[in-house]
Amino acid sequence: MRRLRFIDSHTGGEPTRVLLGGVERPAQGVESGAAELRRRSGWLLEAAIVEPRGSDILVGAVYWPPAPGQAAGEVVFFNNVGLLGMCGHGTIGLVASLAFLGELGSGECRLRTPVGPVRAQWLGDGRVGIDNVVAYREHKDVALEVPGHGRVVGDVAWGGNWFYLVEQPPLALELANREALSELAWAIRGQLQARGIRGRDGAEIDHIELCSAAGLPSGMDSRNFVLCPGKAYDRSPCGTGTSAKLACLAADGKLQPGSIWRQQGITGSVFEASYQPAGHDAHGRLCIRPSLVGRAQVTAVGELLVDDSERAAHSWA
Ligand code: PYC
Repeated sequence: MRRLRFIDSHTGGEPTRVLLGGVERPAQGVESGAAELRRRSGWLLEAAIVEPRGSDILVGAVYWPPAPGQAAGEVVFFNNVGLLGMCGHGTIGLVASLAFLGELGSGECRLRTPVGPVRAQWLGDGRVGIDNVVAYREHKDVALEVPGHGRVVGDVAWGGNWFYLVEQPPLALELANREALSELAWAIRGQLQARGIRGRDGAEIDHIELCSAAGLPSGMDSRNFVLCPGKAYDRSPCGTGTSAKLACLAADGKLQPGSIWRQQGITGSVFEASYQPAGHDAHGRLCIRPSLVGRAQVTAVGELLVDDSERAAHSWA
């Protein structure tokens, strides 16, 4: 029987379960160790977050504290269908969890993720600031014919995961519409696949972000609805999705460096975001370094018990 120490939190309604032990660290580090982690421990990660121990909306994080002499810990985020690149709400949840456990020292937290280094800062009272990986827009105004919904136009952008972002979708961004919004986003994803539209280096665009400024409470700049790869919608404004949004705004000259962008998610929770320019990449794309502030609350600590005989029941390893 394996014992996995865990701590649960939610960031603006979106849950994170951090595994604090019991999962082998990839020998070559998280940047190139994803395949090894999936092969050796994928079944265990899956067992830790899907039913009956979790649910489809839970995002997991396996965290290894800094090795002796190192400043940065390592983290890999995952969901009900596999590993993620980065996760903004999950990083906020992780840092709030480490603060709760008294394992954060000065309050600054440096992390290595599979897609690059991230810095985070505990701000007190559940609030966490993050400097995310570099974000950029890859394609502008990609039009799709979506069966049952007609023409939609969106941008493809990287914010730590790949996003297709639609401004003014054909459905109102209201929580009451969440099932219809999920079906719309799923149909959009299907069209991206059918048309062979992908991110850089052939990466699958597996997050769909619908954005609108209609009917916002005062002080907000935008509301979004984000559908994640396993068909769960993000209850928070999605940290990597907000980063991708900033990359599009920056590329269009609609948001200046350092200006605050208040991104509301579909359940009403908010991330405050801004960016600093980070030059241009080899493809000539404007790159930015997004920063986010959000709030997380710890909800449980405990130990999961997983029997090795369950290995065969889990598939995505
Ligand atoms: O906050 O970046 C995020 C995120 C990705 C998937 C779910 N949440």
